[in-house]
Amino acid sequence: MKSITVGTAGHIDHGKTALVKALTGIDADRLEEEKRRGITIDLGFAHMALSTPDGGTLQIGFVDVPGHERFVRNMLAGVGGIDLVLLVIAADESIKPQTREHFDILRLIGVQHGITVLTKSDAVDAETLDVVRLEVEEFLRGTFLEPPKAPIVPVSSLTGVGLDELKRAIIAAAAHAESRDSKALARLPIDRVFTMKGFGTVVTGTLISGTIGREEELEVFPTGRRVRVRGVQVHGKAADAAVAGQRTALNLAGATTEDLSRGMMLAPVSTFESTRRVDVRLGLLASAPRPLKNRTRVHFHCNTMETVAEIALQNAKELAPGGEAFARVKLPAPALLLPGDRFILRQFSPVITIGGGTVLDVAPVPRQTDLGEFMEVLSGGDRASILRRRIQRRSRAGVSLTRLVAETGWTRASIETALAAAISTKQMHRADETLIDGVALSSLKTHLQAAISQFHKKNSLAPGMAKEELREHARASAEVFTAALDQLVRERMIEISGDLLRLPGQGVMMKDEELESKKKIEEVFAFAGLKVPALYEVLAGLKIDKARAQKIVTLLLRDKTLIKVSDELVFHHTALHQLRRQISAHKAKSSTIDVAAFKDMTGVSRKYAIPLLEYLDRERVTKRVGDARQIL
Ligand SMILES: Nc1nc2c(ncn2[C@@H]2O[C@H](COP(=O)(O)OP(=O)(O)OP(=O)(O)O)[C@@H](O)[C@H]2O)c(=O)[nH]1
Ligand SMILES: [Mg+2]
Repeated sequence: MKSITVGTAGHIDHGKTALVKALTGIDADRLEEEKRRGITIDLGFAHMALSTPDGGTLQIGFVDVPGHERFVRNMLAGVGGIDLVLLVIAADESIKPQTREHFDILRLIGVQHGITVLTKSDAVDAETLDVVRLEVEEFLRGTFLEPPKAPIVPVSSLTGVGLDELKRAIIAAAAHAESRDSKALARLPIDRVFTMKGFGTVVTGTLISGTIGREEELEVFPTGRRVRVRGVQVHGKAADAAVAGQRTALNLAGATTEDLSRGMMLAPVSTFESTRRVDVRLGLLASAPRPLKNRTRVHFHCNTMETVAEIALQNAKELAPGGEAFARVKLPAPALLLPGDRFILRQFSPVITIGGGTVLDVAPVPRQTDLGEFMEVLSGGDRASILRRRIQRRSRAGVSLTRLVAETGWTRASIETALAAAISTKQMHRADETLIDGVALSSLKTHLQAAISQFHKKNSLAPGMAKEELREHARASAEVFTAALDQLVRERMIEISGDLLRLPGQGVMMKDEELESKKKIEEVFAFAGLKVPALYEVLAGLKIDKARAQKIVTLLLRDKTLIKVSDELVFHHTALHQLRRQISAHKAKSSTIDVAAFKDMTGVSRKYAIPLLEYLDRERVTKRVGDARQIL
C-alpha cells in the first residue's frame, strides 16, 4: 500500500476546498470563521483511498491550502511535505495572482508531480474552456506541470463531471512519485497542535522522512523537550506506526499544547542539533521587484516553520532577479533544518514571495577558506563526495560519525556504506568513531615526526619526548592524535616506550629495570645530602650490570641531576644547592670561612670538606686566600 500526500494550490475562491470535498466527502474548512466567510484561512485536511489498476490501494492524505494572499504563510506551512499538487484554476477566471505565486512556490520547493485542475467547468461554455486551457498550457510551458507529462483535467465539483478522470490521473501521477524514505531518520514538522478529549495533546504533520511508532521517545526542536508517543493515527485511524509520506497525528505524553506549536519539529532524541546559521543555494524569482541586496532581512519559510532572517550573500553585493547564489541565512532563533530542506523567501515588506532555495549545510565551520567550492559539492555531489568534503574541512580535528549524522540527516549505516570505498583506498581514515581525511592525517604524521626530531636535537640525551608535550604541538583531537601515533609506530617511523616517543635509533630508551636503577641512584644521592656514599658502592647495589649502570650515571651527570665534585665524589644537585645557601647565610656573620668552620657548618669530615671547598672555588662561590676562603 502506497501513501502519498496531495496538496491543493491556487487562487482564492477557485474551488480548492470544494474539489477536496467532491473527491473525499470531507469538508476541510474546519474553522467556524472559514464556514461563515466561505474562504479557507488555515490548512485543512482530508483523506481517501483509491484502488489502483494493479489491485493495490493508494492512501491519499490531502492538505487543502488557503488561496487568499493574506494567508500565503499558512499555505507555505502546508505545502512542505506534499508529494503531488493539484493546481486549481477556475475555468471562469483563469490565471490570477495567487495562481502565479502558489505556482512559483511549488517550483521553488521542488514539487515534482501534479495535475492542473480546471474547476467550475460547468460555469463556462466549451469555447471558453478551450481558451482557458490554451492560456494555462502556455503558463505551464517548460515547468514540471507541462502537459502531456502532467495532465490538465477539467472538472465540476458541482456536477461531478471529470472527477473520475481526475482520480485516474492522481493514480497515474502517484505511480511516478518516488516514495519517501521510511528507513531514514524521522522528522515530523508540526503543522497543528490541539487537545482531544480523552487523549490530551495531539500534533499533526506530514511525516517527511522515517517512521514513528507508538511508545517511541522523540525530541521537540528547537526546545529540546522529550515527549513520548502514546498513540499514532494515520488518515483518522489508529496505527502502530506512521511512515514517511503520511499525514500523521500523534498523541503525545510529556507536553501540553502550550509547549508545542506549528513550526516545531519532532525527531529522534539526541540525534540532531538546532542551528542559527545555514548555508544555502538560493534563487531570486525573475518576477522579484528588485535585486536582493546583501544583508537583506526577509521572511524565511521552511517546512512548517517561518521566521525573519538575514541573508548574507557569498561574495556578492546583490543578486539580480532571476539569479542564483550561495548565501548564509542567519536566523534569530535556533531551528532544526537539514541539508536538502527547501525554503521560500518572502520580501520583508510588502510581503510577497521573491525566491527560495535549498539548505546545503546546517553546521558551517568558522573561516572555511574554500567555502564556494565546498557548497558546489554539497549542491551537486553524491553522498560519498559530500561526506569526503565534510571530513576534509575538519582537517586534523576529524569528525565523529555522530556529528556527521547530525550534519547530514543520513543514518549511521548509510554514512558507513558511502565511505567504505574511500576508507579502503585510504583517502579517509577511520579511528573508532572519528573520521579523518587521509591527507590531513599524513601531514599530521609528518608534523609529529618533525617535532620529535626537533626534540632530539635540543635534548640529545633525553630518552624521548613526552606524549603530552607532543600532543600540544599537534593541535589535533585526541582521537586523531592517537591514530597518527599508532600509524607512525606501526610503520616503524617512531618508537614508543611508556609515555615517551622517539625516532628509531635516537634518544636513550630505557628498559624498566634501567628506569628503576636510575630512580634508585637519584634517591640515594638526594637522601645522602653532602655525606654521599662512594659511587661504586651504589652501583654495585643495583640489579643491572656495571656498563649499563655507568651509562645511567653519565645521563644523570649530563642532565645535571648529579654533579661530579672530584674523581670519587658525586653529589645530588639539591645538596649542592643547599650548600650554596648555607655559605651565603654564613657570609652574614663573616666574610671568610676556613676548613674547620666549614666542617662545623656542614657536619662533614675533611675527606669531603676539601674537595667541596675546591669545587666552590671553581664555581666562584669562594676564593682561596691563604688557609681560609673569602666568600664572594
Ligand atoms: N459552479 C461551481 N461552483 C464551484 C465549483 N467549485 C467551487 N465552486 C464554488 O466556488 C466558491 C469557492 O469555492 P471554494 O472551494 O471555497 O474555493 P477555495 O479555492 O477553496 O477558496 P479559498 O480556500 O478561500 O482560497 C464556492 O462558493 C463554491 O461553491 C464548481 O466546480 N462549480
Ligand atoms: Mg478553500
